[in-house]
Amino acid sequence: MSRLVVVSNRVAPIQEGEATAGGLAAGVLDALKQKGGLWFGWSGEVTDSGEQKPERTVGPITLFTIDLTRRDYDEFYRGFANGTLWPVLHYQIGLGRFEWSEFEGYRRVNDLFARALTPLVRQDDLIWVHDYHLLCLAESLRANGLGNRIGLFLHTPFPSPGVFMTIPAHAALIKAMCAYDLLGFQTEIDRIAFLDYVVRHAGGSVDGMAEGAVLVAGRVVRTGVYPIGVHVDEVRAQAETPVNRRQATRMRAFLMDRLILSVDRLDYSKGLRQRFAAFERFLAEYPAQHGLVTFMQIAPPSRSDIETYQRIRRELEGEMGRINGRFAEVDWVPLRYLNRSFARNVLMPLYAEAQACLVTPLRDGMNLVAKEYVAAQDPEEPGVLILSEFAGAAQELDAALLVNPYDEQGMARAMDRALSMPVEERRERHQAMMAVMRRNSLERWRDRFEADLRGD
Ligand code: ADQ
Repeated sequence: MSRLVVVSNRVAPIQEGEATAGGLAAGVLDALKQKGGLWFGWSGEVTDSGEQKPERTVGPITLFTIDLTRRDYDEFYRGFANGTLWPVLHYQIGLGRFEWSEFEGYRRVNDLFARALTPLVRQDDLIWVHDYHLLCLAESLRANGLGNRIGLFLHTPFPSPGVFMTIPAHAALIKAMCAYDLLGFQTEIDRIAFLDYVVRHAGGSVDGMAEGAVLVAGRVVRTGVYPIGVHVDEVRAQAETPVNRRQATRMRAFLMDRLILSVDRLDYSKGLRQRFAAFERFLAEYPAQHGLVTFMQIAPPSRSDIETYQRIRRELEGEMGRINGRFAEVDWVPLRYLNRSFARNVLMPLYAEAQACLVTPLRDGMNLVAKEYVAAQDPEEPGVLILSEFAGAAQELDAALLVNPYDEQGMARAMDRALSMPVEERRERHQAMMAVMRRNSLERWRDRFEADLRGD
């Protein structure tokens, strides 16, 4: 069977015997651990020369990483990938900026990845590329003469064409994406948005093509939907482990009767500002809940050298102070905001302790926190997931309390409803979500993408 070559912007700093992380890293590691293979990406280091690091092997996995130069980092990572693509892919066009020089930097780093990867690739290797940092990689690899099967899985949303076209380099990006053999999306909404662009604006045709395929510039590009999942049983086991559980119970003892929890990277796409406003609305409209409820927001800073991320951090700190100042009592602080990350053996039992979890991104490719929260619950006494209808996860978890993250009042109502929901209804909703999550597991995500790329 052909070898798997995984390419992602970052290669997780894995060690032998280490517990798996969440999301992309867990999915990729699973795929590689089973059959062995190669994982290629940026080392996470910025150096003068942008050198290739010596290869490392961890079990059956060989890791190859390269450093980036300061200029590459600024133009590719901070600039086009996270300053332009990320906001637009999340429908936040007002927050996007665009510089042609940064787009050229993005292409240059995609070329650099391709140059370093090409000599490592064998003829029948399957190349599985991840995410928005590497939309142009297949085109660069093909320019180096590689004829391998190359697939891309996009972890973020793909927006409707009108939104995507606000990026001045949109046509070049789509042309580059069409050099892949298989494009995987989190939801049908994303896949259709991509096809809509290709058919309307890039001369693509789906007439007479197999399902999901499009003919564009003489090449057949296949598209598919592969919702990423979580290891359901592993999450529950972590939530239940007595030592983990004791720690969470101790944390709970400091809080009030009822805990509403949110866990995110500190990112404007996650809707934190709107969520804080909704909690304030909840406190204003449901005074009977005063003194009984704590809302805990866990949000470690990410991409903190980008201005929009610094701004959201400042805003949230200000809002927390203001809301607590307005409602707190000497023996009750309604909002707790923890600006750091927690290990999974702390997070999973904390999920299990929370009566409700607020997951309200303005847009999200999937959102694994939503799925982890559901998986961590005690099936007899489950908490309630309040989920944004604009998270990819809402396409599967429609038994959650779905909310519009721009509707403060609707979110406040959902919080009240979650805290007073009868146990029968909570169980019913939980069972329905667990059934979907068991079907769409992380294993299935990985196996289906790999099989489709291989052409099984
Ligand atoms: P992210 O935007 O990073 O990922 P998400 O899917 O919510 O978002 O979280 C990924 C992982 O990070 C989860 O396993 C979660 O437990 C962990 N995590 C988040 N906040 C944490 C915290 N405060 N402390 C510790 N761990 C934390 C991108 C896309 C998503 C998509 C994933 C996977 O933006 O839409 O679901 O990739 O495809």
